Formats: sequence, C-alpha cells, structure tokens
Amino acid sequence: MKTDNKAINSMRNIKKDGNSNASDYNNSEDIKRHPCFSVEASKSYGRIHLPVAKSCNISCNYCHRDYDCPNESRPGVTSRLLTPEEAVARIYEVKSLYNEISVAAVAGPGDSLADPDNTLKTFELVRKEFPELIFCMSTNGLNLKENINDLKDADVKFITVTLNATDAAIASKIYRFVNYKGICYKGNEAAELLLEKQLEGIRTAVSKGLIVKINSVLIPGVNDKHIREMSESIKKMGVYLFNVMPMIPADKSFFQKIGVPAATRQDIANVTEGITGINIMKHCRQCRSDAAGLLGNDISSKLNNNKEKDHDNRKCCSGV
Ligand code: CLF
Ligand code: SF4
Repeated sequence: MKTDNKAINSMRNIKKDGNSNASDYNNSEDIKRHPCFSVEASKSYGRIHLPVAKSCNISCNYCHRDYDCPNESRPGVTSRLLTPEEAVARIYEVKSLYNEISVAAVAGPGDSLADPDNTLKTFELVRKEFPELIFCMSTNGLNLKENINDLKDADVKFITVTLNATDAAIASKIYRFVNYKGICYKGNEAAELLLEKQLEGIRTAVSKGLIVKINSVLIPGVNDKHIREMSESIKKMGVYLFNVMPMIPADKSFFQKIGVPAATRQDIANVTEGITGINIMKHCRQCRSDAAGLLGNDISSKLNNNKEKDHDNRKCCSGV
C-alpha cells in the first residue's frame, strides 16, 4: 500500500538523519493501524475522540466557543464534556457498537493542552484498561513543547498541531489573542509568540520520535497563497502528514461576522496540487471532538451524549 510504504521509508530516512529514536519500527506499524494516517487503515479501523479538554488558550477568528474546536472538529455541534473516568466508560460503550477501534484521541472541544491534567489523566486511565489502543492528540501547539515529556510518558504516539501560517504577519490576521501562562497577548505579539511555540513544539515532538501531522485551516484571502510555502517549512521539520482543511467559520465567529467565505474542497485541491515530499491527507472528515467509529461511518450519535452545553467560553485578560 503506497502510503504505508512511504511511512516506513519516511521513518527510515528520519532514522538516517539521526532525528528519531528506537521506537521507529513500532511507529510505522502503528501508522498501518491509524485511520487518519493511513487511508487503508481507515477502511477497517476506527478512532474514538474523548472530549475531556474543556478550555482553550487562544482565540482563532473562525471559532466561537459555543462549538467544538474547528481546528480538529467540525463546528456547529457542541459535545458533552467527559471526565477522564467517563472517557474510559465511553470506550467500552463504543466498542460494544464497533469493536475495531485502534486509536483513542483527545481533540477538544477546547485545546487538549490548555489544561493538560485532564488529558494526561485520561490517557493514564485508558492505558490501564486498553493496552492495545494507540494514543493520538491534537493541539494548537501553544503548550506542546512543555508537555512533550509527559505526553511521551503517557504513551502518546501521534500528535496533530494546527498551524495556519508560518509567517507571523499572516498569523496575526487569524488569531485575536493568545493567553500564555496567564498573560494575554494580542496582535503581532500574539502571533509571534504562538508561532514560536508551535514551531518549537513541532520540532521537539519530531525529535522525540512522535509522529506529527499538521492541520492547516485554509482561509480564503488570508492564508491560501501561503500553503505551499508552509508545506516546504514543515517538510524540513520532519512532519509526516499535511492535512489542509477547508475553513467552515463557526456561527458568530469573527470571520463569519466580517464575511470571510468558507473554503471549498476544490480550493483544497487547488492549493495542495503539486506539493511533493510530504504526505497529503485527503480523507479527513473534520470530525467532532466526540467522534467515534470508522471515519466513514461515525457512530457518535448513537452514544449516551445528551448535548448539554457545559464547556467554558474563553476569557482573555480583557474578558473577551
Ligand atoms: Fe482524531 Fe485527529 Fe488523531 Fe485522527 S481525527 S486527533 S489524527 S484520531 Fe482524522 Fe478526524 Fe480529520 Fe482529525 S479525520 S478531523 S485528521
Ligand atoms: Fe477555537 Fe481554541 Fe480550537 Fe482555536 S484552538 S479553534 S480558539 S477551540
């Protein structure tokens, strides 16, 4: 299978560059069972998202926190938060409906590392009950570097970072604020800080042997002309997979209010055409933060999930 051979070759090349560790072989085996990293795997293996991450620490202009994080999750649906203990029970519930679950992930509804304790506790509890599951996590990257060792210790193998620009001037049009260690940054300062932390986090994750995917939200008129340049940068960092997703501005988000249009699948095809040297994901479903089952046959609507709206709205220093 083309993608999986590429995966193994990519791992070998990383090893040649001395940029990875002894778990590489196991990692390539894991790719063959990860439905997002292998199209072939997505036909039979499912994933479960455990919505335990309540808060967020940045403000993306396409987001409104009445909804799931659009960086990894489809906006428009509010997921019920789970405690780490409930997350374990959720896996039993999902496996009773579809047993071929290979990946357990934390992907919102806020940022997985805004308050890392719940995320790490969830992985710890799940590992005790389900030793066979591969762990995956998505994040905006702000707190990634400082949590890498804990994530490694928790046996997380796959990390997705949402990186919408590698140019701070472009990033400054995408984020309203960044709240880092209790201090609120805005404008260029926020964009530069977030970008610095994202790049440090990505490089550290790769150097520690984690398999990294970059999600980029394609925002018409904002970062669409920048995607190719980004692909060159992330290739050099050892990122394994690049997933360009169409922006679907959340209801009441800043971009929706000022009329930035949603991107289309054709826009994605146009901007990714001709990119080489990095795997391009083409089967993303922009799933919600409580998604479960096969990518092509989500069973989350069958779960005990009473859609209560109980996750935080973010607060910045100015109370935005
Ligand atoms: Fe979930 Fe993301 Fe892990 Fe997959 S989803 S945290 S890498 S287990 Fe997959 Fe869903 Fe697309 Fe994400 S289809 S939104 S890429
Ligand atoms: Fe919204 Fe935070 Fe996700 Fe950005 S990272 S889309 S602000 S939840």
